[in-house]
Order: sequence, then C-alpha cells, then structure tokens
Amino acid sequence: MKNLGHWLVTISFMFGAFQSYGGVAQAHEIKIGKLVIHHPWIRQPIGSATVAGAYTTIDNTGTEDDTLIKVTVEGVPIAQIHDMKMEGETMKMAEFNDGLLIPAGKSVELKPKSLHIMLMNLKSSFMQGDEVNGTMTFAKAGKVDVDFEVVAATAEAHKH
Ligand SMILES: [Cu+2]
Repeated sequence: MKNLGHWLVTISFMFGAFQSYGGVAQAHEIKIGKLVIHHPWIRQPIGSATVAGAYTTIDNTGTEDDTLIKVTVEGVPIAQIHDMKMEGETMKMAEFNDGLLIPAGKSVELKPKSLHIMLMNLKSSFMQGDEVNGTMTFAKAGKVDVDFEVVAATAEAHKH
C-alpha cells in the first residue's frame, strides 16, 4: 500500500496534476478527538532552500469549533501556520497569530499556494520518501503526534 501510494504521486507529478494528490490522502490518517488529520506531508525543498511547506487536510467531525495552535516538526527550528493571499500581483503570507480555525463539521485543506505550515531555518534538507515526526496542538483536542511524508518538489518554488 505504501509503495502504491508513492507510485500514484509520481504519476500525478508527471502529468503536472498536483491537485490530484488528494487521491492518495486516505493512505495515512491520524485521529484525535473529533478531528481527523489526513496525510500530513512536506514538500521537499528546492535545491539548498532553507524553507519548506507542510500540508494536510483536517476534518472536524464534531459539533464544536477547534483551532490548530501549534505545529512542530523534528529538526525544524521554526514552524508557523501561514495564510496566503494575492494582493494585486503580489503573493503575501502571514502567520495566524491566534491559530487556524477548524470549524465544526468542516474540513480545512492546507495546500500549495494556499494555507500552509511554513518550515523555516532548515539546517538539513528533507529527502523524498523520508518520514518526519512532528506534533500538532489543538486548543480543544490537545496535542497529537503526526508523521509527515516528504514528497518530491515540483517546479513551482515556494517563495517567502
Ligand atoms: Cu509561508
């Protein structure tokens, strides 16, 4: 199952259909309370870049809102939860100082060019296929261990 997942990802990159990545999201999920965290992954940094994006989809199957307030990734000095938006022709990113709301009954998707976890001041690069341990802390559900899968970089750079 694991190998099949990698293979599907490779195919989707070949066709440039990055968004279709969600097709393998079922492969790996973590539950805490009423939250389901689908397939956390890190995009392999380009070249010697010292930043990388981490992504996941979080479902809140409960009847109360929750908030993602903190993310840690082993070996990463700084991990921030970022929003991204276009201002005219410029892409801007900002940290959620009060955390990322995960509304009751809703699903929040973190993905390239959108909401993301920004990993900064990387000392060593991640390699495709690596599994990296980390944690996510939610205001109500609490702290949970997660493992991020490192996925190959695409040609699209993630600039800060
Ligand atoms: Cu960012």
